[in-house]
Amino acid sequence: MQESAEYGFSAYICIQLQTIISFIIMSVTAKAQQFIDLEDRYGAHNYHPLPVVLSRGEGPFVWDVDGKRYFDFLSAYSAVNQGHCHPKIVKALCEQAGKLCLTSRAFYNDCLGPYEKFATEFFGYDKLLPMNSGAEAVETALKLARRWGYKVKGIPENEALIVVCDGNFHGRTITIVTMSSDPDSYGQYGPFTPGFVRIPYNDTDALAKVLDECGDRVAAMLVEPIQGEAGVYVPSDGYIRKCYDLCHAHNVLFIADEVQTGIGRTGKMFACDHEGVRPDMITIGKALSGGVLPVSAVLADDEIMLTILPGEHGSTFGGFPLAAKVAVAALEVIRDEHLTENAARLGEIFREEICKINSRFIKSVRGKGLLNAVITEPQDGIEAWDICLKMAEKGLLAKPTHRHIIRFAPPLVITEAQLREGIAIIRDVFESL
Ligand code: IF1
Repeated sequence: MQESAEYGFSAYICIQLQTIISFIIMSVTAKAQQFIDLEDRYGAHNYHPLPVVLSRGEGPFVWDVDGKRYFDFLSAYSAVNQGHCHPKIVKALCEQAGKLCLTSRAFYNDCLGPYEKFATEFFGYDKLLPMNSGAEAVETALKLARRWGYKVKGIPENEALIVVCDGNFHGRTITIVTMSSDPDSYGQYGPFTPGFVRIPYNDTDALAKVLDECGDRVAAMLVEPIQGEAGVYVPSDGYIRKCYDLCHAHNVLFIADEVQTGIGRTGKMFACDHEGVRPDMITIGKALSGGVLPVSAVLADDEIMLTILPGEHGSTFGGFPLAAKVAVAALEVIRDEHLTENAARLGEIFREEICKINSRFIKSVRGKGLLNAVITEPQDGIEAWDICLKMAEKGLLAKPTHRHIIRFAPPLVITEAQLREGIAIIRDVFESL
């Protein structure tokens, strides 16, 4: 424990130093500082935000408490694909909020069924199981996979295995961090949930080996079609298709976690669509509500979905009337404003323009649609965090992941002109370093 205490202390010092440097570079105003101090004093310290205090959002923009405007190039980790406070989504929320907010699933209501019909036809699945957070959708998918494994595949009870990949991020519950290969996610949260096998990402030989060895006990594979938190890790062409085919050759479910990559973000409705793969189960969240409420869901066909019987799974707020109305509006916006197509077109421009930037701090750029990342080369004591501070100073918000990777994911409503304005900020900062 002593070792981990030292590690914890040195990490704490590092964060404090970064915070001090941030405030010097960002020159935080007294007004902003008061909000930062409140969070520091009264809130858990489970995040290390950039020193920016936001108070308004509209489309691709957010404003801080001092009225400064920023391009939001994080989109709340792809929850705000439709842009901040989209009027159609807010209208749906406000109208329903004045009528009926929550019934629980003890009774029916006039919102859930229509939402489930709309969404299952929109995505092309038999059924939808409504939850709230992405992690809850992933946990639900794990339960459905195990239940299918026992009731349909005939795996001996309590012996089901689920294959996951190194570098995954599927949420922060104890079962989900069990699957993680990142000590920051699972460290000192044990004991962990049994029944997971982790293999290297983007390695179909490793998957084939596991399935050959114990495929009869494997219920499912759970994978992100592009690993977001790992730094927008785009696997080789054909990887998803090959995983799907290997799973089906062993009567194993293929589950895609599209919580971050789904709903238009990568230039297709789902990232799996780039390879023509229709997963057996899909988890969705984030932009399912356009960033207005926590709304998530699992999509699957009857053979899987009906393995859970009444009273065997649920959630107080899962699919509640507000969520149902907001989700329909959020999906209509994606469809009617052609945001998926916009993401595909503008993503090409983004990567092309970033590749032209002449900077020794840029190692590479990667991504699909408007889910992109720049892998930076830290030097002269300048890291991705400092670059993000400089971009914030110039009016563009982005945040590093895994220290040296900066994710750039603006709302899909961004126009080409606005995107080019944002790219100009990125270019100015990198070329000024
Ligand atoms: C944080 C990033 C992290 C997700 C995928 C499930 C979930 C997420 C593919 C869980 C959530 C969020 C969580 C948030 C930051 C962000 C994130 F990958 F997007 F960058 F953490 F890794 N599947 N991702 O990306 O959904 O329960 O959060 O609704 O925890 O800091 P959730």
